[in-house]
Formats: sequence, structure tokens, C-alpha cells
Amino acid sequence: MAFPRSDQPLLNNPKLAREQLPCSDYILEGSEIKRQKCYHNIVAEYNDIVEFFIVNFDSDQHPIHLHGSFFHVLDQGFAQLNTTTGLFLANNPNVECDEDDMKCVCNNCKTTTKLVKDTTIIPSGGYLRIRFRANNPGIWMLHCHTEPHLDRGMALMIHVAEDRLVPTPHSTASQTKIHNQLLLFLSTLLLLVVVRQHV
Ligand SMILES: [Cu+2]
Repeated sequence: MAFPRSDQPLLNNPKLAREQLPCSDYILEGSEIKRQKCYHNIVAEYNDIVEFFIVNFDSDQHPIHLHGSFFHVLDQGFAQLNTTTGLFLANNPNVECDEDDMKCVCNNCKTTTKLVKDTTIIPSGGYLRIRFRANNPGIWMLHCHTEPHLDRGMALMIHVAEDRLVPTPHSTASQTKIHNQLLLFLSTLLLLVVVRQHV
């Protein structure tokens, strides 16, 4: 999936994007070039505990980065590997996924670590469980930091405490317009200068 373009900052109207461009399904149709676009997001109330269980059953690892907060790494599961060669044998046995429903559950997963980070790897064939407290109001991105993956839509937005966002100044839009007009004016002047030099 991919994010659609927006002609205004999300902070101006965070509800608009999620209401007008909802992700209707877990898997979106379309090729790399003409893929379906929607605004993938979750909403958290102030002080909610937000937990992600992210499963990675493809052949690449993904460095997941969260903006706006640090998170606790609760658990990180790896693929089963050949102990001699290190080669891949199978996905982590604790995770069971229903591919039709696109839902996974973690059996026998334990809270093994409480490292505090803002970026950590989801290993290939494994999973990651992270948790943070939503106490920093804002519109924050959780995304893979491998840039081509991010470009292909490996990201979602977390709306934290929308009711506590500081209102955007009304003058922002008009300031942008004035700025554009000023640029136009300056380029006209530049053009005039160039024209005058050729006279
Ligand atoms: Cu990635």
C-alpha cells in the first residue's frame, strides 16, 4: 500500500485524512506502480498503553522506528536456524498466522526484555513486540527505516490524543500563499533584470 498525497499538513485536520481515506482491508490490491492508496493509522487516547505485535515472515529484516516516543522492547523472536550453518530452517514456531484472515497470534511468547529504544529490528522469520505510553500528543509515524520499504508504504500513523493537539494558527495557509506570491514577484523581477540586460 502507499500513502496518498495531501495538500495540507495532517496536523491541520487529523480526522479528515483518516475519515476520507480509510484503509478498507488488510491487503490492498495493485501493482508496484498503480497500487491502491489509503491512510493507514490508529488512534490512541491520552495515556493509553499502545502495544504492537509485528510479524515478519519475509526474507528481509526491517528496522522499525517510532517518532514521538520511545518504546519498550518486550520481546523479539527469531527464525529457527541451523545451529551449525546458520541457514534458515523455519519461521519462529511461537507465531501462528491465519493467512485468510491476516491475523497472527503469539503462543508461548514472553516478556523477556524491557529495553528502551526508538528503533529496533524485526528479524526475518521472527517477530517483535513493543509497547509505549501515548502521552505525547501528536501525529506520529511508525515505519521501516529501510527507505525503499518506507517508500512502498511500510508505515502507519499513530494519532495520539487528538483532543490535546495545539490548534494550527489560521494564518498558516495565507502565509504560504503570501510566500508563493513573493517568490513569483521575485522571479518576475529576476526575469525583468535578465530582459533588461539583453536590451
Ligand atoms: Cu523494511
